[in-house]
Amino acid sequence: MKTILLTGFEPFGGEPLNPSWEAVRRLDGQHLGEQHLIRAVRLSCVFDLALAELEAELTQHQPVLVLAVGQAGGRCELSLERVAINLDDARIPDNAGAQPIDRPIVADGPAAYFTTLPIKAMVLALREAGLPAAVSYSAGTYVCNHLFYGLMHRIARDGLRCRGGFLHIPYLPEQAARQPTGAPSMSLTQIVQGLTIGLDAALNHEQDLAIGGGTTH
Ligand code: PCA
Repeated sequence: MKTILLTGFEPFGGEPLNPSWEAVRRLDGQHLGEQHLIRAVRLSCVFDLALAELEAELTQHQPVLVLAVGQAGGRCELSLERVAINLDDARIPDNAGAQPIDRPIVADGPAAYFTTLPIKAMVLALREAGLPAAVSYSAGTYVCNHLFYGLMHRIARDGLRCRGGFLHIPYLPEQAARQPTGAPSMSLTQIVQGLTIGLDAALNHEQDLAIGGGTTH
């Protein structure tokens, strides 16, 4: 059995829950086809902890695919991230009170890494299933980008036989309902369905599709 690792985050920024953990934990222990078993883990929303927690999972379970998931309040679709940049620049403190500004994640590391997941094929599959999805060209500069960069760095540095990527998801409806000026949202059922569809597409595409996915702004 090959392991697929899904990670979600603990709540942050005053929210009582994080939809990323709520979604991935529902797939923990499930099989995908006959060869893959999903393992879901919850990571701390702490710059100095999240990567170490992820690394322990990589070492212990040697997944063939890692999809890290995080909340991106304000986004209206499932966002498959294309690029992780070597920069921490926190708008708010993390859950340990740290707020790194203009700090490289890996000293002397490359400026950026691209995902190795077939994100255009994943976006296409999601849209065909009626779920709003798009390629995103910025994972931000907070803990999610930090984790995504660290994941891709570890895979590249150690030559792991593992594909990696990051998915940002919208608020759940109950979170959006608390926003004073409103915000887009997606139901937990749809997010979980989207995870399964996206992972299926990733397993079915060794190479990504050469289709348009870029933005003009
Ligand atoms: N979202 C934050 C960190 C944890 C999460 O779920 C981010 O986008 O950086």
